[in-house]
Amino acid sequence: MIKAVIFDLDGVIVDTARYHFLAWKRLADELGIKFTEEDNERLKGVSRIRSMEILMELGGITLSQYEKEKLANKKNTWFVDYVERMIPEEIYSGVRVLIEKLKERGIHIALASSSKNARTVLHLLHIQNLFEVVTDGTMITHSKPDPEIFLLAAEKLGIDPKDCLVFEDAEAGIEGALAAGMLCVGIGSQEQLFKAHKVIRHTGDFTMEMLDEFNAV
Ligand code: B16
Ligand code: MG
Repeated sequence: MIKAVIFDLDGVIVDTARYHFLAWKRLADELGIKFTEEDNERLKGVSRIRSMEILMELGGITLSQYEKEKLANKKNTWFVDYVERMIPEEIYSGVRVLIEKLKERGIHIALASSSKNARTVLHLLHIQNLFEVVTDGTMITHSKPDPEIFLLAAEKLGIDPKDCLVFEDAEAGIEGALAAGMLCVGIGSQEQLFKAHKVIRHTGDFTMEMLDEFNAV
């Protein structure tokens, strides 16, 4: 029985995944590393420093810890610049209505984002109040695909992980949700997110009939 829904942020609630890509692409260009949207799939959901390491792997370069952190911080400055220009209308269509419908059914709502910027994004979009519990990259030791953030969200809600349904756009996030023993809806392409229990194109496409189907199994 689904008692809680845990939402990822970037790529599920709002298109900040696009801004992460643009900032990484800008850094890759500066470093002379070829970096495509397909490459970017590997960076989704994982921590900032792990993303930097993946970029280095793609470019076949090695850097000192200091250099690595310096470049990751540079990327973050650009990301924050993009995010600060965001407006509340950038929240994906149907998301607010979906959360309201879930709440009407007595379902608890949490956020589980790997991003250390998650609270800033929620604040800028004026959507902090949609979530009963917010867990983010500042509260965990191991980033997705580790289940830590999902287990923390469930613990804070006081709900058994098996009664939680996660919405995720990243392969790493889906793996984390499954490792936490939760059900998972993938947001994006079936081909990419086939490990999820169900895949839909947009968060707002989720219906209460789909919720009933999860409860029926
Ligand atoms: P930051 P999510 C993740 O957020 C992003 O998908 C991922 O691309 C990013 O590297 C990670 O947050 C860390 O973000 O650099 O802002 O701390 O999808 O889990 O909401
Ligand atoms: Mg995401």
